[in-house]
Amino acid sequence: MNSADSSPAGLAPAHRALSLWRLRPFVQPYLGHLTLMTTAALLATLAGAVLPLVTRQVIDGPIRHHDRGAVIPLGLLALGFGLVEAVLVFLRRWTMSASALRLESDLRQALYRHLQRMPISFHDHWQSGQVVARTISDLSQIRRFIGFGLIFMVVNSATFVIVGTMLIITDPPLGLLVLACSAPLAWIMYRFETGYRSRSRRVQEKQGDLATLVEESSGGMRTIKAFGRRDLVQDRFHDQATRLRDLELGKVRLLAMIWAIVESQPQLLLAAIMLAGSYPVVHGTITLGTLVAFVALFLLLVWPIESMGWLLATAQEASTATDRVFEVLDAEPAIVDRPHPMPLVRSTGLLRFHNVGFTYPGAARPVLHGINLTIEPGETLALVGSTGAGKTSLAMLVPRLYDVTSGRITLDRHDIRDIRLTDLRRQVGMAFEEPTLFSASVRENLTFGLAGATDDQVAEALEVAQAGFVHELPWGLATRVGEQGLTLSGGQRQRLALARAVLGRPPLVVLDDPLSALDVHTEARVERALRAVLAGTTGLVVAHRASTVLLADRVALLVDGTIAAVGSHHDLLAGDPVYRNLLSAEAELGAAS
Ligand code: DCP
Ligand code: MG
Repeated sequence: MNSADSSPAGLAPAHRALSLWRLRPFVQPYLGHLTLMTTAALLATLAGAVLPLVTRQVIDGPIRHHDRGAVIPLGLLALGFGLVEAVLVFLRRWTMSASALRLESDLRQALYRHLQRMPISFHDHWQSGQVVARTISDLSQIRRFIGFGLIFMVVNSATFVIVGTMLIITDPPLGLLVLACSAPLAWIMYRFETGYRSRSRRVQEKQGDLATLVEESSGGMRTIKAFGRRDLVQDRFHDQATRLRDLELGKVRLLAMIWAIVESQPQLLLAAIMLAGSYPVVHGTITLGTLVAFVALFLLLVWPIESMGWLLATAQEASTATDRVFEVLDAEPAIVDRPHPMPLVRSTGLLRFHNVGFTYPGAARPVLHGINLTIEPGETLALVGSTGAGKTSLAMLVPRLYDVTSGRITLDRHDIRDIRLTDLRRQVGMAFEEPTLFSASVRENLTFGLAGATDDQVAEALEVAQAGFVHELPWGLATRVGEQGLTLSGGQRQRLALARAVLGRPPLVVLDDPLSALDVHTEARVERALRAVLAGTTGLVVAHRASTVLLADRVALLVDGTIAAVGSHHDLLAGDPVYRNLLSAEAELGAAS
């Protein structure tokens, strides 16, 4: 990830320009605005640069010849230019921030849209804090550069050229002296930014790490407290925060050095101008007005010189931020529609696994191999296997949360990779082992996959999941749950997730251990209601208990990532020792009742 750090120093500016160039498509819509703003800024600079010339006229004309009358038109001229400059500055400031903020928002939305398209494997791989840092702080840095840094780089460069030329015209030897002294400054800046690049990149990486740490610990707060390990996470955080501070301090040290050089440079140059300029005035080769104009012109260069280091730093940070943002944007969404995907309105529910194999990205060994299974329309298949056997992995292949790495899965005899992804996912109602509720109302959580669900459909789904408890919540279905709302128990959340999966009776229901958190009585009630739903749809139900298995028409036993046996619960119990072993305690209970 830090490959940019090792690039040879000389490549930095080229690389920076190249990274920033990639923002082109996002800048395009605001190009008109940016050009306008830059023009306004340039005109303001020009208007400002005229003032010293007027001053010269005043000193060498009316003042020298004691001609008071001539001061008035020149004074009015100066006032006019001053006003024009003020109006232009106002215009630029006013429109600049608006465009930059819009551009930032565009980029942020593009990034978020992209993140939504990325497969689960991408999110398995990326620390959430890094993603957060990139969508929030990196984008702000880019905005600061486009809205301010970029324009001033253009304006300051133009100021250098315009004012530099004017200096040389006003007094060639003095002008050349000033420009010659500016050359070392440019070189120092060049050296400085190569060092700054790697530091700012490391700071941004560290900020992402820190965000991950905060997020993880707030998510795992219960575990941390229960194990009394506050000191441990505190130490870990302290470590990281200190390292970030040190990195930032390193950055500041470099900045301080450069500021010292940059700040003292104009003063030294001014002293040099005074010394070198007084001779020709005394000897009458140039007028006093010329020297005053020269100094006034030179003063126009002070801000561009002083801001150069800071502007380059902004550019540097923006280019680093751009690299980081494009690292995300460049990641190809691996699970997408093929060209001309097949539409699918309503599947019959015939689901088949043909010699399916699956390896997690980056893993050495396949989790699943040689899976052959057929689930007929309307049939329910229970998937049984020991912990880590690959049940969840297999379930996630159906709505293409991951793609098979060998073989194929077909729905209605079509490879699911040929079906339009949104259509495929609309066919599948899924409940996960760890039910996720969003910070929204119960109703919004329920209708997450079917936004237009009717009240009857919601009531039916709640009935199936035996989730009548929602009516007892303070605001019923409108109660907010999730991270910012009411906290529900594990069993309550599981029932909501189940209701969400069966809402609208999708043709295919995939339930990953849907009843694990329920007490025996609730479980029995849910099972009764679930049986009615499963009768009409194709079901794949991961089960650990005999009672859940009994919901299914057939059972598949998953051992070490492959199907070891398929049959009815009773046949497997009688004929398969592994199966008997897995479900024996339950079976004994079942036999006793
Ligand atoms: N695995 C992985 N990467 C992931 C998820 C899982 O490498 N992102 C590994 C961990 C297990 C294997 O895959 O060794 C199977 O994991 P499953 O979650 O599919 O296992 P089960 O669902 O069968 O287990 P459990 O009954 O505990 O839910
Ligand atoms: Mg599992």
